[in-house]
Amino acid sequence: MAVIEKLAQLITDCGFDAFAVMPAVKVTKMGPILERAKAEDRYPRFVDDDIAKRINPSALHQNAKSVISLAVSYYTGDPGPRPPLHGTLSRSAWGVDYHTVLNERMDRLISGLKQSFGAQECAKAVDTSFLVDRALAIESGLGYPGSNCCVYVPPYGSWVFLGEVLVDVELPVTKGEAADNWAEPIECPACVQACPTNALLAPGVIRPERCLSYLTQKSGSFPLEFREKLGSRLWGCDTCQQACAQNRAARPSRHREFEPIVGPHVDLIYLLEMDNAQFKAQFGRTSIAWRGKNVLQRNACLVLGNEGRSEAVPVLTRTAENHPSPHVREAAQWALAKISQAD
Ligand code: B12
Repeated sequence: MAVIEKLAQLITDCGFDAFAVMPAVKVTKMGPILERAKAEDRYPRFVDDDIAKRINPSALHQNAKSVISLAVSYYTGDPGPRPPLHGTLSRSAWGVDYHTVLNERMDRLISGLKQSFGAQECAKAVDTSFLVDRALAIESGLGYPGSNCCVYVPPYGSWVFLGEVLVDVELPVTKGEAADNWAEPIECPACVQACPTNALLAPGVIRPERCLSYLTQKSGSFPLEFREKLGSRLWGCDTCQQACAQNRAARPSRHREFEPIVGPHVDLIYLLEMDNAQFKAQFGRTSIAWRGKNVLQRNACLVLGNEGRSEAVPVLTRTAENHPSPHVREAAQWALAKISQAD
């Protein structure tokens, strides 16, 4: 069997849906995009400030010769209608934490690379490393960027998690069908128009601090300006991906791990009454858990305020009076005021 076929087999067996291989060189085209984002005060908050490091695979693995860019799809069906007094989770948070799932699969892949491809030292990254996962996915040809900034990997649309394994042997360069498309203009405005907070300034240009995904994850007070725009979103936001015509024919995911274990809709009254142990039992395996209970309870209050139903008043009153976090108490007060206006 040719090396590339053997590699493809290993990667599929380890549970990945698509891959591309590139030499472990700097991703030159992302640099100017990140510099511009910084100059325009659009650089994301949760990430490393050192741009040169973020686009250089060797900064993660000094002896890396190849980068295997990987995708796993998580499109596990439609959420269905939201029941009253429930909040919506973005699709990426429905199932088992994707960091856990991808890390385990990458560990298996690394064992196979050591056993059968002569690799001695490998590194892996998914989301939390300083590397820009999307940049490696695009440069390797695994996928292409959409107007919503997400990377699309045919036939799965943008509903894919990305990761990469850095290997100290030269593997055959394998471009996906969307190889090297940084020069393509991004034009479709559907997601730009659909974004409730105008976080998408233009196709391919995002202001992360206005993105509801960011706002639902950040701690502290939720900015007043965006509270009504939050609507029924409890965590994350899929609006820009749902608005995209290219996602309509996305192939469903084969990975049971990403089927809902807490979502797609969460009972907000139950959430507000939860103690830490219940929160851990309910959300501990998901990618939401890292943020803790308070942020989710703050969001729950805002969603209940936006819904305006009087059944939420008793739990919001208790929360406004007794919750240990000032940000959750304040969000509950805001919600009570909204509900009394709606009456
Ligand atoms: C910080 C971060 C966020 C921030 C900022 C998002 C952002 N767009 O930068 C917030 C909290 C808002 C966020 C939200 C989400 N995130 Co996030 N996030 C990250 C993280 C940690 C770093 C992202 C980063 O460095 N951005 C830097 C900027 C410059 O990147 P960008 O704007 O997205 O880049 C695109 C555009 O600039 C565009 N572009 C600009 N100019 C030009 C010019 C040309 C010619 C071309 C062709 C393209 C182009 O192309 C770039 C690549 O797509 C990565 C993991 C990682 N370590 O890389 C995950 C990651 C990007 N997130 C991910 C996910 C799933 C999400 C959400 C869908 C979650 C949700 N449902 O709520 C949303 C999507 C929001 C969106 N539309 O981007 C996935 C994306 C998978 C994919 N298929 O693209 C990643 C890769 C995690 C992972 N490993 O799977 N995220």
